[in-house]
Amino acid sequence: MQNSFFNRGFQRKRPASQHVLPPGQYETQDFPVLSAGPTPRIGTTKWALGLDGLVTNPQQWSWAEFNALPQQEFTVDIHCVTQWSKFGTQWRGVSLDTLLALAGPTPEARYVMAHCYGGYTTNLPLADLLGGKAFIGLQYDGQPLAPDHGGPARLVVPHLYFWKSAKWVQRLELRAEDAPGFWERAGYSMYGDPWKEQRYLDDDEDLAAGTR
Ligand SMILES: Nc1nc2c(c(=O)[nH]1)N[C@H]1C(S)=C(S)[C@@H](COP(=O)(O)O)O[C@H]1N2
Ligand SMILES: [Mo]
Repeated sequence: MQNSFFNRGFQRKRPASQHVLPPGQYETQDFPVLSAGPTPRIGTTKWALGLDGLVTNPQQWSWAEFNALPQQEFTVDIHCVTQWSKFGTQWRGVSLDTLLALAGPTPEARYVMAHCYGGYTTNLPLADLLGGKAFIGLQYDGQPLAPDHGGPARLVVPHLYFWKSAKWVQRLELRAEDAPGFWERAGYSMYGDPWKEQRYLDDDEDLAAGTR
């Protein structure tokens, strides 16, 4: 027995219920390109990714070696500090858990500096790359990742502002101490939590002092 009034009310609650917009963000259907410089062209014959610093087994993967690692599908919402958010982006890639298990972080390792082809850098706590929260994306929407979006491979850390998701990533360096990367040196947050609207260095200080 159908009750159309009830069904309409029930369905109204369902669309988009999985997605929440962080404060100060708007939703876009586009996938804007934001790059601080020209798009580096890295052929897969020259491409390599390193994972080194405070690890017991430093790693360096060729394209073939990297593609032989176990891959997973990821569907994530992404949030750029310029205020756009995009819901339900679909990726295929290798979890950072897989990579870090191979490298074996030492007990002193607490931070990661991502170094990119082209010179861009960004810093993150090691804990934010563990527990299924981050991956190296190789495919977007079922296609090889486009160069403008960081192809052939980029870091994706969806729970932080998208500048932490290093495009054209070349090396992940594990460190004991935090240090600012490219945008962090220019005054952006050392952490970048969209849910706390932690955009700038000032926000880090306010959040630490409890004044926000
Ligand atoms: N290597 C590199 N990675 C980068 C950037 C960059 O300029 N160079 N820009 C960052 C910023 S500010 C954002 S918002 C996202 C943009 O990713 P998109 O161009 O795929 O949207 O990449 C981040 N990663
Ligand atoms: Mo950005």
